[in-house]
Amino acid sequence: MFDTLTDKLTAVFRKLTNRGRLTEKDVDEALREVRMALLEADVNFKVVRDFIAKVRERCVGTDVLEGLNPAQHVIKAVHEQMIAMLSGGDRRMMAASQPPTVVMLLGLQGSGKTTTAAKLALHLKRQGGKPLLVAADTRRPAAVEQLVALGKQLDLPVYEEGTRSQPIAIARNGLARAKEMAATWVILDTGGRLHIDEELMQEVADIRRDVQPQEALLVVDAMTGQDAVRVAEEFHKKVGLTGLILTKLDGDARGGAALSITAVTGVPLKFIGVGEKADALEPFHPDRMASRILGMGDVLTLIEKAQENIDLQKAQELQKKMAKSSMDLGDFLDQMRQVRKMGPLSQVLGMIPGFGAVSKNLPTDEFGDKQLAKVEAVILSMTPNERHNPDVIDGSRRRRIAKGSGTTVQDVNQILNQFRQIQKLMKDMASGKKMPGLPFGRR
Ligand SMILES: Nc1nc2c(ncn2[C@@H]2O[C@H](COP(=O)(O)OP(=O)(O)OP(=O)(O)O)[C@@H](O)[C@H]2O)c(=O)[nH]1
Ligand SMILES: [Mg+2]
Repeated sequence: MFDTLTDKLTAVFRKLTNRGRLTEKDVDEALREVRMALLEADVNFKVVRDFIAKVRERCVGTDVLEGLNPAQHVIKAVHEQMIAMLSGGDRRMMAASQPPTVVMLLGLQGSGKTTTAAKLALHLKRQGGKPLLVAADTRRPAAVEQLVALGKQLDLPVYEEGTRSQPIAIARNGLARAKEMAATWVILDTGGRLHIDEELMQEVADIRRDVQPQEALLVVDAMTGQDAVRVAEEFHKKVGLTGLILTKLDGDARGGAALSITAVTGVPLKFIGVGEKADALEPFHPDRMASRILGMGDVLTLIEKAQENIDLQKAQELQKKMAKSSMDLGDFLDQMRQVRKMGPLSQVLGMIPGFGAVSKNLPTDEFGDKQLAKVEAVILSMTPNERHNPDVIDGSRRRRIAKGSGTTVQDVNQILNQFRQIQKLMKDMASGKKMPGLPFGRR
């Protein structure tokens, strides 16, 4: 996501950093390039105009802070203004004074409402909530089935009446059911249409008026670019929204929708969808998103993901081993499996500062995952002693391992070499010799 934009902005900043002293002309030129990059990323032109004007104000109007060189000063101004552009309204979920809190999802057909309903329910459950999904999309029988299937798969309760009843009746009965079972959240999936039309607006507005949800969240597809912004404006005018969820940000969207939607509508982005899987929903954080876009990595999201997926005790053990340089192939396998749980490799690496550029040069995720499966097979075909002392693996053992894992001797050689390199890197890092490079030099 935002790869092209990030590349362009990183290039602009690198050029600035290399300048040393900055003249006003240098800053103007840099801002012109930033402006172009944003427009090419399909950011709304008024939003861009306003953005550049404010960054210039920040650059000119404030003294260079101690400890920052002029280029860093400009980068900081861009970063802060980007956070401002992405912020607006209250991003927290509004809670009902008496549970359950009702969250209504609405949006055009195919924007991701049903998938997002399930993702959101899972997210709330992981936070200790007790959600009930309610299938109020009666346009197609398949819509109800889709939600029921997702509920079964994720072990989440679903309330449904097929497609016989009216959405409002289903919503009311769903709410009653939620109270009976002491659910704390009701997630209402509603029907969508291909285009905005009066009938859809009316239907959605009627449900909203009747059910009085604490949250009316519009689900919009980031891939539709500026259309997403127009859709949001329209829904907000006709139905009234409390927040936005932008889906498919994992796609090759140029990012313009994400960057302009709150600035144009004044409605806060509350969550972003970053994949098809049920856990690919993230609370939206303007500061993290800005850092990601500017190629500064997104360490906080990475840490959260790690906390959700990584066994802390194992991680600490490994850290000790790393410090003693005694990590073996078994630990390596463990670690690899844990990282894999965090999502596609390129997404995970993209969040580490300075690794944004590296992650794009990696093979595609599918290949990356295949590669990881191969590494796994090879390590599993080793004896515990071989895993612990890879140096004992001679030619004939390599052939045996290749055969046992369905790979070739070259594969085994390559994996052993890679492991040695990683081992060396860890040793260097543990002794403080080498750290992953930061994008803009020292900070
Ligand atoms: N890559 C990606 N795909 C997504 C994301 N969110 C949803 N999708 C996919 O988008 C498609 C449509 O999602 P649905 O949840 O069925 O959309 P909907 O808004 O309920 O559609 P209707 O019920 O037809 O109005 C599905 O194939 C989802 O897997 C996302 O964040 N990333
Ligand atoms: Mg649906």
